[in-house]
Formats: sequence, structure tokens, C-alpha cells
Amino acid sequence: MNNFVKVSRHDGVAVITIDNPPVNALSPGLPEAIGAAIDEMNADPAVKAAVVIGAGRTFVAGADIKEFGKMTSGATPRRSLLPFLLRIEDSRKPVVMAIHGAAFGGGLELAMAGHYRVASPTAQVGQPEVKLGIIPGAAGTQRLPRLVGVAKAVEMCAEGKPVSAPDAAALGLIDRVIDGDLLTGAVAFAREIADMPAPKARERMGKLGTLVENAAILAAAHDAARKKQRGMKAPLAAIEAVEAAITMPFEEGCQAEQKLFTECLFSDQSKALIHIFFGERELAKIPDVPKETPVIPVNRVAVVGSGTMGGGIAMVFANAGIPVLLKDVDEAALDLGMEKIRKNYASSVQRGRFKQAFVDERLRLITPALSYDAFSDVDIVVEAVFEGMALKKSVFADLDRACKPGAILASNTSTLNIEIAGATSRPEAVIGTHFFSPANVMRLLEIVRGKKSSKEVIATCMQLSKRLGKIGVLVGNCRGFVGNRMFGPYRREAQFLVEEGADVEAVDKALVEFGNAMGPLATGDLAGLDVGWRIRKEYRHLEKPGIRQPFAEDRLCELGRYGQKTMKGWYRYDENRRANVDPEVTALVRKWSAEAEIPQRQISAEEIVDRCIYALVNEGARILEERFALRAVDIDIIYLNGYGFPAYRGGPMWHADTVGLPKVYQRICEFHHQHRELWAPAPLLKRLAESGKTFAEFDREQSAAGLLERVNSA
Ligand code: 3H9
Repeated sequence: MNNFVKVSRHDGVAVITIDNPPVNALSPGLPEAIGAAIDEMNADPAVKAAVVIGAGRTFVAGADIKEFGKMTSGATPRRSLLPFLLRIEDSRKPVVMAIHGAAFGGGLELAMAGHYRVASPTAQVGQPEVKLGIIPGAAGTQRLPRLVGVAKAVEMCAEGKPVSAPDAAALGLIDRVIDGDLLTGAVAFAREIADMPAPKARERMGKLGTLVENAAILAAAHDAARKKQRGMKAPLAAIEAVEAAITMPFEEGCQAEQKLFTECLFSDQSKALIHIFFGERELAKIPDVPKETPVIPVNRVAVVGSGTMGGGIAMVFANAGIPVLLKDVDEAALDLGMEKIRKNYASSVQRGRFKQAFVDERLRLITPALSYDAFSDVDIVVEAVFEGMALKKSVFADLDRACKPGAILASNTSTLNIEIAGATSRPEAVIGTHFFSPANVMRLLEIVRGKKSSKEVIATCMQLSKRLGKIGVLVGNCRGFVGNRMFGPYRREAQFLVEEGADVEAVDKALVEFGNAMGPLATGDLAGLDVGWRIRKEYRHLEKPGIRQPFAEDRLCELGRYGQKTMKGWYRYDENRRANVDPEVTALVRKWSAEAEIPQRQISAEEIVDRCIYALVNEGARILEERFALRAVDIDIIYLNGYGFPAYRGGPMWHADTVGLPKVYQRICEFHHQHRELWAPAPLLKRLAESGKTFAEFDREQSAAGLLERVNSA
């Protein structure tokens, strides 16, 4: 035994406590220690049963994910948990698994090797491996269907969603939910069953059924996986592994699972998703804003502007249980805003996302306001009025007067410089909180650091993002911040491609096949082509003369084709918002291109993807070097959560690493040669490519050398 496991005795019951902070992951040496403790318990005549419990905040969060990278790179040999789990299941004396916090992945597989499972009411169990691009690899796909039936096992293994302890009890996965002290309850339970036979999950057959009986379940699971997790291999592998539980004896089923697990583990998809898992946990680490930075308590908030964004943001706060004032300039605008919020909630109830009682309570938390009178009470205000510097500055001057000292003044601006701080007497309290549309759905929140934003204000917003169920990423204050600054070149290339002869739907199709949630042109139609058009008009003076600019979208806007809102944009929309190819657009663009003397040619799907995706990568590399993002992985997370980039490709920067930076750099050089200035390779990309390094290595080196300076707020 070793430091991972402690054994104590409680009146004939051995208590085996797993202690591997922070989440009791099954690091090398830990399973061996549990196995040894079980052997010891079996050899001790004074002991009749064992309880296995986790120290600290959780039972076992699964295999140690850090080990996977070492295994796939060949640094450490592949380890199997299966023999240890069999050793537990074959114990002569019963083993009770006592679960609090989470029993996830290998943690649930460990629990299922025990003879009984008890849990705290708040505990959760699950097989979330698919979210890491893998499948359960320690007989989870074989024991779970034996305990809960094929339908639930397929759902849990292919979708990865956790199940609460009471639900798991109803499924037969948990034998007793214990109110009060878990250890006391688990020891009492162990005494109750000590003299009974120890049931083995692997021998249970009652819930499995035949392949014919399960055919419809498996077919539906395949369909759902292809639709909801498009492009991902692990969900399909998980279904195949559960199917093996039906068609093969346990041992053979385990072998089939092992084969699928190994294929998934060594895939690029798994490496990408593991990169994101650790990246999401890195986000909170801001070099000059340490964990201990004090935060401002947020109990009441206000939102200025009840349009689509403002209303959505008010819902985000209400959904988190925070009372919110929603202000607009006149009764009519406010009524419209509140009506939209009610409609949004009603459709959530209809779709089964929320219960009516929850919605009623949330609506009570939103108080409409026509003046700033009640603003003296709020801890943070989010301004979400129309984009336009003059208006924003005047709102901030009003807020400065109306809000109490110490209140945070945040702007939801998406592109304007947050130097609106200058309109207030408290620039340290001013910050950007860039929500993505629809705000109540999208997880991303760019937190924009102003030149003078204080550390407390930054720490508060980062913490608040978690409370709101968002992924907060700290970014610097440049035009477009990180996400939209990169989106500009990406959509620019999409337009250029159409102007050079590609069909509108061919551009979108190539990027959807790459894995993006939507194509760039259809995305423009959804967001409203007029939004970018207005911004471009405001910034036209910044464009360098003589450099090619896309024209098609501006011309479409001049014709009143703003996208879905006018039923016409790049596509023509029917009353169900279905996009149809519009020959009129094709003819118009061809005519405009001829007038501009742009040579027309056949363009391959490969070129479409390279032009659009490498435009993201090149701009991302500039942002990184200019320190408007702290890490390459921060950029990746922004793209996954705000722009529908496929998670299994790990984000644009990780995707470039996977393709190989020399290859990406070379392609960008070709585009530079063909298309000139706009494609000048980013110096950082050039350096990394020439020295054989990756963005991930750049992140690691910066972090190890303490070079992660604060994000650029210039
Ligand atoms: C698996 O089990 C495969 C099996 O089938 C067996 C195959 C043979 N490993 O999330 P938090 C770290 S695959 C290593 O902020 P929370 C995390 O990086 C695994 N490290 O806490 C962070 O480190 P740091 C299947 C892990 O309270 C710290 O712990 N299991 C692991 O918000 C705190 O994490 C999963 O996918 C791990 N398994 O949430 C579960 N888990 O402080 C993954 C966490 O240095 N984990 N860390 O940044 C979770 O879902 C959440 O961590 C959990 C706690 C809900 C447990």
C-alpha cells in the first residue's frame, strides 16, 4: 500500500479511504493500493466487509487524464485497470462503494466493480469519457448495461451526461441514497449486507436483452450521435462497445472495448479534446491576478438596453438567481424587450428545458426600469445599447453618476474600444463583458481588460462568469477583441472566395464538412449582414488604401439584403427560416466581380477550408504575439464556445499544430504570394514553423519561464 490509500477498521468493517487530491483520480499506484487493501481485508478474520470511500470533495473523478498524453507519446506504458477491478469484484467479502461528489469515468467503473453502491443525495455518477474523445476503458461499457439496461447505458456512454444519485438509485445503479453522514451510513449498510452473498455486476444478465430486442435502441443512438455529435468518433465507438456487451461474453466484451478504447485514445480527436479539458482549467489562471485577489460581492445587477442582447443578458443573470434591473429609454422599447424575454422563456418551457415554476420565479427577478433611480443599489451594470461610441460614452457618464462607488461598470460592446472608461470618474471599475448572441444560450464570455481595469474587477468578472454558467476568457482591448478580430479575416476570405468564383453554398458546405456548426456566409445572414456593414462604415477611414476589400456583402446590404431578418441575404429564406440558394445573388456577384475584373475560376473545397481556417490561425498568431490573448488555448476555447468551431479539432490553433505549423506556414506563404498584403504571415507563426515548434509548446514555454505577462490592455 502507499500514501494513496488509508485503511481503518470500524466494528468489523474495513474502511478504505482513497486520498489523491484534488479529485482522487486513479493515478499510477492508486489502483494497486486499493487491490492490496482488498486482499488485506480478505485475509483479516476480524473484518466482514469493506467500504471504499473518497477523501476530500469527491469519490473518484476517473482515470488520471494527465497520464493519457504520456501513454500516447510512448513515455509510459499503457496500463489497464481491468485486473484490479476483477480483484475487487472477486473479493470473498462484500465491498461497498460509498460515493459523494462525482464517480466519473474510471471512478464509476471502480464503483461498479464493488458489490454494492451507496451515495450522498448530491452525488453524481457518469461515463463522460466521450467528452475527452474516448470511451470507458475499464469495462464500463460492459458492466453498466448489466446494471441499468442497454438504453440508459448507451445514453450515458455515448452522450456522457452525468446522472444524479437519486436517479441512479431509480435505475438500480445505486443501492441506497444516504442522507446524513455518508461514512456512517455506508458502514451501517456494510454491516447489514456483510453476511449476504456478494453480487457481481459482470454476472448479471437480467437487463441485457438480445440484439434483436435492442436493435431499435441502438439504431436511435446511432442516429442521435451522428446528428448531435456530428463528426465525433467516440460516441459511435461507445455504442459499438455497449453492443458488444449484448453479443459477447463479459471477457470478450472487455477485449472489444479495449480495442475501441485504444483506437480512440490514440486519435487526434481525443488529443484535441484533452487539450481543451486542461485549457478550460487554465483560463482562470491570470498571471497578475492571483487566486487570492479579493472579489466584489455581486447581489444585484442592472442591464442597460432591452434589445436582443440586453434582454438575453438579463435572462442570464435571472437564470443564476440574481435580481436584475432592465432599463430602456421608453415604455415601448421596454415592453418589447420584456415581451421577447417572456417569449424566450415560454419556448424553453415548451421544449422542456425549464419548468413553468422556474420561469415564473426567474421573471420575478427581472424588474423593468425607465430611469437610473434604483441603480444606486446595484453591484454591476452591463451596458448593452446600440454600437456607437457617442451613445456608449453618454450612457457611461450617466452610470457614473447613478451607481454607488465600487460598482462595476461593464460594457457589452462587441467591437468598440472600451476606452469608454474615459467618460467616467472611475476607469478602474470599467471592463468589457462581451456576451455572444443569443446571450442566454452561448457559453462564451470575453472579459475585456481595459487599461485601468482593477484586479478586483477582473477577478470578480471571472468568478461571476462561472456563476452564470459561462466560460469567461480574459482578453485584451484591441479592435474586435480576440473572437471578432479573427472572425473578420475568416469571413473576408469566405467573401473573397465567392467573388473569385466559388458558389455561396459551396463555401458554407466545405466549412460545415470541416466540422463548423454553420458556414461563414449563413452565419452572416443569421447575425445580420447590416451589423458588419455599419461597423465597416464607421471604421472605413482605418482601411489602408490599395488593399483589396470584399465588396459583396456591402452591396447586398445596399440592396436591403440584411440576411434572415429581411428574408434575404446570401440566401433567400422561407417562412420557416430555411435557406435556399438564390440565383439572383450568384448573378449579382458574378456581375460585380466582372466589373472589378476579378478572374473567375473553379475553387476546391480544400482551398475553401485552407483559406478560411488559416486566416483564423494567422490572425490568432498575431493576437498571441501582441498579447491580446494570454495563451493559444484561450483562443481555441473562444472559438469552440463562441463560433461553433468543432471541439474535436481542439480550436484553430490546436488544429494548426495538428496539421503541422511548417505546412500551415507554407500554405499561408502561397496565399501571401497570390493575394498579397492581407496574407503576410504572422511573425510568431513563421518563428514557430521554422524552429519546428507548436503553439502548445509556445504556451508551455511561456508558462514555465514565467513569461506569461498580463494580457495587453493597450
Ligand atoms: C477515464 O476515466 C477513462 C476510464 O474509462 C479508464 C480508462 C482506463 N485526471 O474540474 P476542476 C484536475 S477518463 C486528472 O476544476 P471541479 C483538474 O485539471 C476520465 N486531473 O474541479 C484541476 O486541476 P488544476 C473521466 C483531473 O470541482 C483539478 O483537478 N473523468 C481530473 O470544478 C480540479 O478540477 C472525467 O472526465 C482527472 N480525471 O470539478 C472527469 N479531473 O487545479 C473529469 C480533474 O491543476 N473531471 N482534474 O487546474 C471533472 O469533470 C471535474 O474535474 C469534477 C470536479 C466534476 C470531477
